[in-house]
Amino acid sequence: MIWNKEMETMSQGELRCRQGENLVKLVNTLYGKVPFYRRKMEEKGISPSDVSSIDDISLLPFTTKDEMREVYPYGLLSVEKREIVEVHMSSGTTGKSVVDAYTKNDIDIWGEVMARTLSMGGTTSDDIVQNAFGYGLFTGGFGVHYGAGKIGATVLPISGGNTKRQIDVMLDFGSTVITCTPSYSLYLAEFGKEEGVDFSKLKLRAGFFGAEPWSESMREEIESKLHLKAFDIYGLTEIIGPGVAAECEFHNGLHIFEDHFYPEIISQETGEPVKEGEKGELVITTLTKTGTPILRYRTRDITYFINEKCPCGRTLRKMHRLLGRTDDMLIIRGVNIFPSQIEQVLFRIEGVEPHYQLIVERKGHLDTLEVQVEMNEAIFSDEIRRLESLERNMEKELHSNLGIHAKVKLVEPKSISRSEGKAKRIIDKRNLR
Ligand code: DLL
Repeated sequence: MIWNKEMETMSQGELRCRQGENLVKLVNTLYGKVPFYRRKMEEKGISPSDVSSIDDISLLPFTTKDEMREVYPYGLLSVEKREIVEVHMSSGTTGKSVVDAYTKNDIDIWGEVMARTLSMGGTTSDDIVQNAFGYGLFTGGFGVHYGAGKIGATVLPISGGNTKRQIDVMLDFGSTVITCTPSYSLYLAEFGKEEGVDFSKLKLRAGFFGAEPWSESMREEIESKLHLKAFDIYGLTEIIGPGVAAECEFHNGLHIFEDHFYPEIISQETGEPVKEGEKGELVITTLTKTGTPILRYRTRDITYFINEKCPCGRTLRKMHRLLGRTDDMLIIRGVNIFPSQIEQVLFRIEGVEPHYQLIVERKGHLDTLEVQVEMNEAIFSDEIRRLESLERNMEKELHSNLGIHAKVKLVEPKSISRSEGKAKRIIDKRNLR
């Protein structure tokens, strides 16, 4: 179902025209009201009169996460503080957080793009949305809340965690839609199964998952364990939260809501646009936000544009599901590896569970990678010799798929800690001092 037919099926020509008009407005506002951007434009020798269409975007400066942290908390505000009605922040494990300050207009936009997102999986006012994304400074909970509210669905704002209660609520209220991180959805499935829940008998129909990397194989696991259709949803605090891009029912890339968020894909090294269809770093400009609008934000997320007509009828450009981040890319003895590639290999193997951790260490001058993956109950009781042979097989598979040698260690069922939010997949001991 298409929430906003006019905007989601507009011709690319018309869209580019609108994007251009909004970019011109944005650049004038930033130049006039945000000293941080005025200085950056002056450093590049640019003034608002140099920008007249969306193609001029490449003249403008980038914004990085570090810069956003430096001006914490209010340095990017482009309106009076009294116009801000809500603030969210990213958790950030190091340094200061990045801040998104929303005006009333921005909250409306957020509701709109999240209504589009949830409609892609067929959500209507008849649905009961169990929102297990965290409510708080994190954007997941409120983003889904505003979108579901706009559609008129019933929201259960249960937030993350308290897994027993999640299962009870799902049974008692007949939730038809679930929203959470993909790793938490698998934990819910596992927990529910132990409690004797038969998910095929529940009313769950669709799930919207995001906020962390996942893969096609993980989608299959989730769909078969929870008996629903799983949709990938993408977003980030710096831009708005969830609601930047989402999958339609064809599950072949995420439509970017480019009337609000203008996407570019650049080479991470040169900062220049990559060739059509090549992968690179996603850069986003907020075209319509008014609280803390951002120019050419370097997301560090890696993807590529899928330039094909989508059978769903939307004309909004699509990007491939994220391939990784420029900063979680592991470089093991010169080979670039994304955790998602390892995940793809592991999940094809019989007897292992979708819970794993990657441990990177440096021994002497050499990096080593250990993949710890949980075995299921069925093979746990097997002879040690059989388990060892399974480990060697997985090592062979990883070697032939990725070209690196990794040590695989099968660990006991349930020994890898579960997360209610984003899963921690990588333990990089090379950073320890
Ligand atoms: O995670 C916003 C969000 C909430 C998205 C709920 C989707 C659902 P941050 O905490 O600022 O915001 O983290 C943003 O998470 O740059 C990506 O690296 C990663 N990420 C978000 N969605 C996906 C996804 C929220 N679908 C960072 N696939 C982003 C892979 C994702 N990674």
